[in-house]
Amino acid sequence: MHKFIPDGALKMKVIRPKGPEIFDIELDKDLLAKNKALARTNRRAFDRSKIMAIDVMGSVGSGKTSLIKAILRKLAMGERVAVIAGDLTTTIDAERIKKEGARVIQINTGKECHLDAHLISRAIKKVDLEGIRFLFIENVGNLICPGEFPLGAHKRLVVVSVTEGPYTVIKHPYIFREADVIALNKMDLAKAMKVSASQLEKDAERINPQASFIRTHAIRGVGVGRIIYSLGLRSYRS
Ligand SMILES: Nc1nc2c(ncn2[C@@H]2O[C@H](COP(=O)(O)OP(=O)(O)O)[C@@H](O)[C@H]2O)c(=O)[nH]1
Ligand SMILES: [Mg+2]
Repeated sequence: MHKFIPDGALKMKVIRPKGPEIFDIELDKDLLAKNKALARTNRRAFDRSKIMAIDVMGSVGSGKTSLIKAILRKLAMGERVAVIAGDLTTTIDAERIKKEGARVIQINTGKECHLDAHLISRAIKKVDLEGIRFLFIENVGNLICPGEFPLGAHKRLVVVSVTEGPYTVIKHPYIFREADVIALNKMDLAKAMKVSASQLEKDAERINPQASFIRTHAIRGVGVGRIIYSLGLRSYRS
């Protein structure tokens, strides 16, 4: 489907499994199609309730929760914002987010490395969506699985931090291709990590020229206004 071969990759022998070599491909296709259909149902539910939903993806520790908290603080909309916190087993992030005054619901996925549209449809039945304007969905920390499972969100924000090193973007083209907005977080540590933000931005632009690329320091709230603007939250706010 996506063809992305980084420079230099063909200078050596590379083994890439072809369709028939992946034995569960049919099951996969079926699963993805069902997820897509459910995502469309979720989107209709959001639109009926005039809710804008944002899927927040990225590695464990990239700063997803911190950035959501910073956005909530800046929006200052209290209980008019809801957050679904996806995590394997804990409720740590839900507790952290609750402090910002938003309505929070936790989904524990157990061994699953991503949320899916079915889990979201169950979650939105449990949370009172009356009066909610924005719904943030913090996906499970992972740069591979969540990209393949749309949840019905209107926008997708991918958070990547400089502490993940210089090759994170180029090595994960699929998820960055899904992004509407890419936050390069922990900019305060870029120098110490010897990571070039401009190079990461160039990599992102090659993979997904449409996405906005914003440098952030979630703890200090740097770049958060631009994230809000680029996600279109300002105009959707009233
Ligand atoms: N120095 C620095 N630390 C950050 C920044 N954003 C998040 N962190 C820290 O990184 C760690 C992981 O953040 P968290 O929001 O839990 O990441 P998540 O796993 O993606 O939700 C926490 O210790 C945060 O305080 C940032 O911009 N700069
Ligand atoms: Mg988190």
